[in-house]
Amino acid sequence: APTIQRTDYAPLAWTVRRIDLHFALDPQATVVTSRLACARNPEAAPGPLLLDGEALETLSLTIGGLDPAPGAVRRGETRIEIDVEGDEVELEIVTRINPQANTTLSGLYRSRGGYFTQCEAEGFRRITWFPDRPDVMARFSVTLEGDKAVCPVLLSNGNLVEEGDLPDGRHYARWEDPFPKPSYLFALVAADLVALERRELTASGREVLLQVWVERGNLDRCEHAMESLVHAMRWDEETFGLELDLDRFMIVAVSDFNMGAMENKGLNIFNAKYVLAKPDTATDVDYEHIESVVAHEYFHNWTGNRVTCRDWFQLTLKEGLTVFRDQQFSADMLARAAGAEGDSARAVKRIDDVRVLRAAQFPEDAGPMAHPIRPERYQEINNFYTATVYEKGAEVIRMLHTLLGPEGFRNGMDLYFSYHDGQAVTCDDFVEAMSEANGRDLDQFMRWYAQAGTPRVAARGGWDAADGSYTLTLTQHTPPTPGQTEKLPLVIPVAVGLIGPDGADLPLQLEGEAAPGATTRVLELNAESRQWRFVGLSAEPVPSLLRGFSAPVILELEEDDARLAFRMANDSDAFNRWDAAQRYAERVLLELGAAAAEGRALGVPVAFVEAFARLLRDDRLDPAFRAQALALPGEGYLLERMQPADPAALRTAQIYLGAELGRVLAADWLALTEGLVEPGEYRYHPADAGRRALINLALRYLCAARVPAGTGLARRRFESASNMTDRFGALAALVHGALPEAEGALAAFYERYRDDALVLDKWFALQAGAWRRDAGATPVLERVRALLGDPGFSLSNPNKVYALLGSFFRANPGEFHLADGSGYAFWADQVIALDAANPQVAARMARALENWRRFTPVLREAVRPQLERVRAAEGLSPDVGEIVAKALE
Ligand code: DPP
Ligand code: ZN
Repeated sequence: APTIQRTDYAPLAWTVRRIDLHFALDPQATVVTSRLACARNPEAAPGPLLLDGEALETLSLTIGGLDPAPGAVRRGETRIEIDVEGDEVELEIVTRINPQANTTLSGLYRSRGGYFTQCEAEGFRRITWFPDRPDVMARFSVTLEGDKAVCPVLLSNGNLVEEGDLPDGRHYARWEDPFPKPSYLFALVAADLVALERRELTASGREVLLQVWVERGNLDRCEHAMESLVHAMRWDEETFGLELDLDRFMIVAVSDFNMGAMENKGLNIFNAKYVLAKPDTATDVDYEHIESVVAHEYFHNWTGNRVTCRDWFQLTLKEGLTVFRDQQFSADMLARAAGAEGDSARAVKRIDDVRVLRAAQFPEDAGPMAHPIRPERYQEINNFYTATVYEKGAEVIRMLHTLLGPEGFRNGMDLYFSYHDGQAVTCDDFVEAMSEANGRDLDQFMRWYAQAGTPRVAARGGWDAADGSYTLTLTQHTPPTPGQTEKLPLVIPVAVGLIGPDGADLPLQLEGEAAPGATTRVLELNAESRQWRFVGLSAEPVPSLLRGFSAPVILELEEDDARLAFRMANDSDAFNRWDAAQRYAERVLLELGAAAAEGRALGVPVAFVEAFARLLRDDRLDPAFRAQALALPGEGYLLERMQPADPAALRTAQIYLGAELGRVLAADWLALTEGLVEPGEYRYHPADAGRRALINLALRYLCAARVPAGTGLARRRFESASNMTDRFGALAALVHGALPEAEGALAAFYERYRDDALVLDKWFALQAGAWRRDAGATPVLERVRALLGDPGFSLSNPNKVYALLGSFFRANPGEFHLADGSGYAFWADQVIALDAANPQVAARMARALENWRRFTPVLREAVRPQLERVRAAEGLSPDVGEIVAKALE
C-alpha cells in the first residue's frame, strides 16, 4: 500500500456544497442515488473533480443531467476524475451496494436485522462516490426508504422534515442537517428500535429532544446513558460555554461495531456495551465507561464537528482534546459525588487515566509503531486511532491546561471557536489560538506534536546543610524512535513538592524570591537540563516530583526503599502516593521476576509488606483510593520495564507476590471486608463503587492465597450477589486464584447469562485472561481454542473477538507467550482468518506482537516465523500488512 505523507497535503480543486442522498434500502442491493452540487475551490490549484469509491457498483453517472462527454470522465478502481468546464456543476451518481455482504463494518452494513453505518475515517466512499476527506464540508439532505416491517425506524443526521408510507409495505423519511459537515460524520440507522426520550432546555432556553435508541427489550438499560448525556450537556455549558446546537440529539446502540462509539452529527452510533447498563448486567466500571464515552462523543459536537480536522494527520486535534475534555468531566463528576473527598476522587480518576497511558501508550511509543501525536505518514489511517493520538494527545492538551491555567485555557478555547467555527483546521491553528489568547510563545511546545517516544526526565537533588538549600537538577532525554533519531528538548511542566522529615509539605521558596509560597509548584523544564535552588529549609527534604503526573514522561529518580515507603505513607499528593506504591511494587516484582528466570528462591522483602500493610490498614483513606494503591502494577507495563521481557517469569513473580500478600495479611483483608460498610441496594455511585472495588480486591488476594475463610466468602458472594459488580468480582477472584470452585461458578454464570451477549463477553474475557497456578492444569490456550466453538461466540462480532482473543493476546502475556510457539501459531491463524472479513479488527489483534523484539531469545525465535507467515498470507489487507511490516522492519 502507498504511504501518505502529511506534508503532501493540498486542497482539492473541487468541493461539494450540497449532497442529496436517496437510499432504497435492500439487504443485498441497496441503491444509493447521490446528487452533488460541486463548486470550484478558489483557493486550490485548478484540476479535475476527484471522487473516491470502494466496493461500489456504479449504475450511472450524469453531469448536469447529461451523459458525460467522451473522455471527460476517467474511472479507476477507487478514483473517478472528471474534467469540468466552469466553476459549478451538478452530478448525479447511482450506485448499488450490498450491506449484507459487508463484513468490514465500515460503510453501510447490517447488524441483527438492521442497517447501520460507520464512516470514520473512510467509510463513506463505500456508500457512494464522493471526495471522501474531512476538508470537504457539505450540507446533507438524506431520504431513507425501506421495508416498514424490517426497519420501522429510519434515522439520519439533523432534523426529521418529512415521513410517510409507500406502497408494498415500505415507508420513507427525509432528514436535513442544517450544519455543513465532512462525509465521515454522515450516518444512517434503519432498524427495529425503541427510544428512551427526554426533553431538556439548553442554557439559552431552547428545548431539545434527547433520544437513546435500543433494541426492544433493552429499554430498562438506557437510563444511565441518558443521565450521562444530560450531565455532559450541562458540564459543557458550565465549563466551556458550549451549547447543543441541534433540536434533536440521538444515541443509537448497535451490537456489531468496530470501535467504542462514533460522534456522527446529531446521530451518535454506539457500541452497545457503552450504552446498556442495569445493575444485574453491568459493573461499576461499565457504568463509568458509559458515562465517559457518552460524554466523549457528545463533546465532539464542538471539538470535532463544529471545528473539524483538515486532514487525518490532525486526528489528535479532535481526539486528544476530546479525551482531555471527557477526563476532566469524569473527574468533576466524581469530585461532585465525593463532596469533601473531592481531591481524592480526582486523584483516583487521574490514576486510572495514567494506568491506561502506561499500559497502552508507553509500549506503543517504544515499539515499531511509535509515532508523534500528529503522525508524519501512514499507510492505513485506521491503524492510527492509537493510544498515542488519543491518550498522549490528551496529555499534551493537559500540559497546555497546566501551563496556561484554567482561565487561560478557556480563553484559548473561546478564541479557537471564534476563529474556526465551521472550518476544517490543523493542530497548529489550535495551539496558535492558545498562544494568542495568552500572549505566550508556544513554538517550542509544538515539538510535542512532532516528536515520538516517551521522554525520560532524570532528577538529582543536592542538599546543602550549611545554608539550608536544596538544588534540584532536571535533565530530559528522549530515546530515538523509528525514523526519528534526533530529539530536541521539549517544554515539560514538572509539578514539584518538598516533604519535610515529619511528612508535611514544606512551603517552597526559590532563590531570589522574597518569601516562601505554595507547597506545590510547576517548574518548566524547557532545555536539556535546568536547575532550581530552594532556600530557607531547616532539614533535608524528600522531593515529590511530577505531582498529578504533570507530564507524560518517565521520571528517573533514585530513591531507596525507605524513601518510597516514606512517600507511600506521607506524600500529600494522592497521585504520587499511589505512584510511590507502584514504584516500590515494581521494584519487588522485577526482582522476583529475575529470580524466577534464574531459578533462584523467591522471597518478599519485609519492609515492602509493612509499607503495603500501612496503606491497607489506613481507613482514613477513601476506599477507591486504597483499591488503586493496593493493586499491583499491570503486567503490560512491567514487561516494558523488564530486560529482556520474560512473561512466564513475571507471571511466576506476580502469582507469588499476590499469594504472599494474601497469606501474610489475611487477617487484615478479612477484617477489611467485614469492616467496610456495605452499600445497601445497588446504585451506581462513586463512593459505593469504591467500597465494592476494595472488597473485590481483598477477595482477589485472599483467593490468591487460598485462605479458606476468603475463598468461602468469595463463593458466598458469588452466589448471593445482587449486582454484577459483586458477582463478577467474586467470580474473577475464584478464577484467577485457580480454585476448584471456579469451574462450577463459571458454569453457573454461563447458565444465568447465556442469552445476554454483553455479559457473555465478560465470561469469555475472564477465561481468556485467567492465571494458571499449577503446571498440570489445562493451558489457557486450549481453553480459548475450545471457546471459539462456543455457541455464544462469533468471529464476526468485534466485541466477542476483543473479549476472547484480545484478552488472551494482550491481557494474558503469561499464558500467551509459550516457549514452544503454539500461542503464536494460534495468533497467526486467527489474524489471517479475521483479516479476510474485517481488516480493522484483525489489525488490532495483529498489534499484540509488535514489541516482540523485547522478548527473550527463545520467544523471539518463535515469533518471527509467525509474523512472516502473516505477512505472506494471500490477500492480506493494507491494515494488517502495515502492522506486520513495521514489526519485521
Ligand atoms: N471518532 C470516534 C471517537 O473517538 C472513533 N471513531 O469518538
Ligand atoms: Zn473521539
